[in-house]
Amino acid sequence: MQFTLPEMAVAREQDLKLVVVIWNNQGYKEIENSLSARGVDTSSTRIASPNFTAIADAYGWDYVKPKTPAEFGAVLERFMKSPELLLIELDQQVALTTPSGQWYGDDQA
Ligand SMILES: Cc1ncc(C[n+]2csc(CCOP(=O)(O)OP(=O)(O)O)c2C)c(N)n1
Repeated sequence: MQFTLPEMAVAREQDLKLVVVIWNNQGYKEIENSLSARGVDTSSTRIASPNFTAIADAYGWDYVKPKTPAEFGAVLERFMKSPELLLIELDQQVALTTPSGQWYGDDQA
């Protein structure tokens, strides 16, 4: 998300209607999986989340953090009926029972 802040500003300037979903896994998971598959230290890939509410507010977007998959679905349906600039933060634990990197059994990233 933090690589995308300029686009948030442009979307507001251009009065676009967009939904962006943050899949919050508390880190750079793709890179962590790739490093750990090669036995490299992964501590640099675990980052603290910023306050996404404040980020949305700063760029004039609405923000919502669903607590269940059903709530996530309802938020998306609401967006389809009434598009706006909407940032959705979805905690990985809300949507997944199996962590990234273990979706295919003995998979390596
Ligand atoms: C502007 C920019 N800086 C650095 C990178 C290198 N990069 C590729 S993937 C990645 C981590 C992505 O983490 P995240 O967006 O949280 O997705 P995840 O893998 O956790 O699903 C980084 C830093 C990039 N693609 N673009």
